[in-house]
Amino acid sequence: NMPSLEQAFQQQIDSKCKVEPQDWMPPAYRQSLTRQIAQHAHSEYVGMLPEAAWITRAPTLQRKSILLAKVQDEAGHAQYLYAALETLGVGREQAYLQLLNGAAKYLNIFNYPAMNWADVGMIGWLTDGAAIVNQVPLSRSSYGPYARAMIRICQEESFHHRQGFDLIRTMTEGTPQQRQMAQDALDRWWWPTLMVFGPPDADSPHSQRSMQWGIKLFSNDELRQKFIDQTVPQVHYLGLRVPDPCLKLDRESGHYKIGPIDWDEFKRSINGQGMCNQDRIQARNKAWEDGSWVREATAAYADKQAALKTE
Ligand code: BYC
Repeated sequence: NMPSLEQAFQQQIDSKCKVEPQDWMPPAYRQSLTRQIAQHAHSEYVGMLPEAAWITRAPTLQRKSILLAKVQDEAGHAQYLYAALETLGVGREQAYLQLLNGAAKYLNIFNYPAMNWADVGMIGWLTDGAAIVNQVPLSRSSYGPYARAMIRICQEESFHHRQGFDLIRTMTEGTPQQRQMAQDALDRWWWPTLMVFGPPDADSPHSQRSMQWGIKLFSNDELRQKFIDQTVPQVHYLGLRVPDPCLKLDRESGHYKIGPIDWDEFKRSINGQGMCNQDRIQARNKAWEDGSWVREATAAYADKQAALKTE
């Protein structure tokens, strides 16, 4: 009995043999992967905006150069991911236009404003911390080009995470006002960061299939718990307070239990009604329009080179 194409594909996944662009794949696998990689690429690209707003206002030259390097890394991550998307037959421009017209999703967390310098630290410590917990397993994802892109991205994210922690540690060791700024920022970023991992498993329509296909290796709730268990001790070490009156350590399981997450807020922020959704899309549209002369010039140059070759 010959296995069907679907069965053979599942065997390939189960034996941890990577799927490569030229391999046969079920249309739904291609579709789900395309969706996730596109959202991931857009997240990196939109994710540059909240921190980029602070490059000119960084408190020291050293912090400024760190931030410049970090924001530039995020652009690079978007490029690796758009390149991975191209291996699935989706052009960069095609994917990007969906972001510009508001049809595509990107991570909820980038619809919050970075209002002061402590927020820049929170993005590094919490958002990049969450990104590492989520992306390290993705470097074992079943699709080769996606998994390989994750390896380099994770190395850079760990630098981002540490610089964020170091920024907040410096503030907590500063004046009482600086300590208070760090606490305020933690109060604002804690819950949206927990939402980064996606809806609870019971309300996550894509999880089951994505896990069966090895696109995702762990469920949303598993990764959220891992992040909480790893981050709460860091909050305590810094002498800060987690803004959750229900938080407690369950000695039996060794896991921290948290209070309820406001999933209505999550839905608003991913469906266009978050604090900064309009600003983010406008900023990206403006960059696209401002850069049109560069695209025209590079296309004209490429045409000229091609014409020279055929002469
Ligand atoms: N935000 O069935 P589910 C970075 C959507 S950037 C918005 O659980 P899935 C950084 C989900 O898309 C790193 N939407 O989905 C950059 C789906 O909607 P559709 C970015 C969310 O795919 C700059 C629906 O809810 N990392 O670190 O199985 C500066 C149902 O969800 C969110 C990634 O993108 C969310 N948080 O699981 C600093 C990670 N969560 O498509 C830092 C890659 C869910 O049905 N992505 N939705 O309309 C993943 O790992 C998975 O796609 C998710 C969601 C865990 C996010």
